Amino acid sequence: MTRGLIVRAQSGFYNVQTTDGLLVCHLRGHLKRGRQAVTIATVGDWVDISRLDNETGIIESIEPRQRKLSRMDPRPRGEFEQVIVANPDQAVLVFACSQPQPRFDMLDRFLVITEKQAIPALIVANKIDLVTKKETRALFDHYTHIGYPLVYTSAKTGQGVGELTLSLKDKLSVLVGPSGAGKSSLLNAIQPGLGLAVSEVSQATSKGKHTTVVRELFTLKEGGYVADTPGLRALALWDIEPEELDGYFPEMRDLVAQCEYNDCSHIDESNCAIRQAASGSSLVEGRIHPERYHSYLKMRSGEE
Ligand SMILES: Nc1nc2c(ncn2[C@@H]2O[C@H](COP(=O)(O)OP(=O)(O)OP(=O)(O)O)[C@@H](O)[C@H]2O)c(=O)[nH]1
Ligand SMILES: [Mg+2]
Ligand SMILES: [Zn+2]
Repeated sequence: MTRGLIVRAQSGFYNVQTTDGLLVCHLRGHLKRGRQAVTIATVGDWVDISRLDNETGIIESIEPRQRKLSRMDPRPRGEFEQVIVANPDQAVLVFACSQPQPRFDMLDRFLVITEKQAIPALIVANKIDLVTKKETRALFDHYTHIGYPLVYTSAKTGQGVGELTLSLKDKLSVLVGPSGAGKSSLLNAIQPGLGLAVSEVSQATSKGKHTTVVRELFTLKEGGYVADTPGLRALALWDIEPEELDGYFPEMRDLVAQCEYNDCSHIDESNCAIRQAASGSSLVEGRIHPERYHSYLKMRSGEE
């Protein structure tokens, strides 16, 4: 039996990196039985394989995941947990300052997911060459006040790319974010040999064209792995109850105890410390960014 890491998964085929080479594998049949509603194996999973020849093998077993970055994938047959990447050391949330406009509701959903799944998050504000420094800061700076690490980058000019490269060293990172934010462009800037396909954001809709279609882990020259992923249109929460949401907003966590009701939903109750902090009508004034509170309300009401 040989141990390896799944570095690419597509239509039932898995590329597995082992100490002596890359093998194209498929899953042993019994692994699939009765498991339609879960991602059985994905990039970042460690597996045991039996070799068939120098290039192919069969995945016999999958090691339990230490962590996973997942989202809910609604399908006609029900809800499905889609594991984006298994065992990430960090999630890199890539958003453009412009073209496309940053979707903070999506960023906030990712942050809720990474808080719940205990995956360190790094925010990347890309395309800083398209906006002024002042505009960039107005868009993203409040995330640093909450405590999230943030890197400002331009894949075009190279600004911030060195800093991002350092943050990826010796870790298994996954880049996620909307289509067109520049995930593949940033990876090409970090490691020019990668040659990942990129394409322009549509002039008409200001949306990305979903250029990247498979999830794939790349080995970094400096050490570590990084996964490029296809841009997402929407991000539904997986396995998170409305009542637990306030626990996944670090700036809300400590204020919750000051609400009048201990089961406060922070929507319309009287004497709600969260609402006061978001509206700036008390001593806790300004401690919650109105846009973050808005994201909370959307998630709380189950709105997509
Ligand atoms: N001006 C500017 N354009 C950029 C920057 N980064 C990426 N782009 C452009 O943005 C477009 C989309 O870049 P991609 O790297 O394909 O975006 P992506 O996030 O990988 O998109 P998907 O694979 O569809 O999820 C391309 O035209 C890039 O050249 C940047 O920092 N500045
Ligand atoms: Mg891409
Ligand atoms: Zn409250």
